[in-house]
Amino acid sequence: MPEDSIDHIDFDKLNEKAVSQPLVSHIYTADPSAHYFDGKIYIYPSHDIESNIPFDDLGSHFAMEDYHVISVDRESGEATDHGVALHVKDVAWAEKQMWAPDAAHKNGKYYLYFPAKKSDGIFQIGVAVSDSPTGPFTPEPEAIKGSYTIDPAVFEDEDGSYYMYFGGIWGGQLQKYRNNVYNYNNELPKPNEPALLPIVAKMTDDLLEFSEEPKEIKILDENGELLLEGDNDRRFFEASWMHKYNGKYYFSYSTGDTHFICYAIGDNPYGPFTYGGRILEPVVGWTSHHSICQVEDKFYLFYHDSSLSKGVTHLRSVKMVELEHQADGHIKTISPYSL
Ligand code: FUB
Repeated sequence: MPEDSIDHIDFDKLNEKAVSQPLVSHIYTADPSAHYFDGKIYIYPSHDIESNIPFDDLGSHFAMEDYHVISVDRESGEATDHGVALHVKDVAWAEKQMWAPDAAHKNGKYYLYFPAKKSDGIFQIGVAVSDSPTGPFTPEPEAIKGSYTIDPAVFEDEDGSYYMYFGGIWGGQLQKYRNNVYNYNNELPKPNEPALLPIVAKMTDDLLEFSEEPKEIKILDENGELLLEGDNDRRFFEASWMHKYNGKYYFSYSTGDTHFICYAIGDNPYGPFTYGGRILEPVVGWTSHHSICQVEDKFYLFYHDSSLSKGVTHLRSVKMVELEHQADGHIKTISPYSL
């Protein structure tokens, strides 16, 4: 694969073409975390590969080994793959399964956050640093102290504070934790009990560590009650993301086994958040994972599906579409195959 493999995005026809147009088609990409850094859109996706590992509910067949960064030029519509930005063999603490990453930018440095399994089979989250948004990134020697499970999403608030949201059930191992402590015997709550919640921690000024004990964020229903474990259409599964619109905090996530991307609205980065509705209806493939990126006065939804691989669930492709906040603050639901 050439380092500068290029596809073209037509921004004027984005919502017509998104049905069929992956951002890049020479490799499989998924779990897109998009950011607008220095006038360019950068996407930090998982890099899906065929591993021939048998399918299971823990996602062992998602056996990714490295990350590529994709940039999209707003003017030309060129989507460029910048090659390998970080490989698992260069991460001292990690053994396998480089799952959904995210990135942050501060004071001229770029930070790539990523989950991976250690040799004991337990996920942690690490960080790698670069002078360039496209890497290569140099990993810290240890995983972030106090981090666990998967799907980090790092949000920069307007006051310059950064927060990491993370967590994922089933293969993401969140059900093994209570109050940040791992116990193999812990399992999911019963269907009539409150669902497990995503986790947040504020970052230190150097963005390399947590500055506080991670805490749960509450997702409430219309009556102010925590969503229940049996409410599979609305409860948190994985794929945390945070964006801000009109002074409100929008926490969005995947419902996993019901395949929706949903959101909940709050007044500060810690919540509580009240369930607001669906952003994205199910896509081709089991997983759904997204990000929301503001580019000047527009918001874009980045997501993935398995159309290009004809439905192979661990061979996904990143797509983008314009996202609309309605006058009442709710997000217009996107049906990915009838945009
Ligand atoms: O890509 C591996 C995993 O699949 C991610 O971490 C989840 O969010 C799901 O998309």
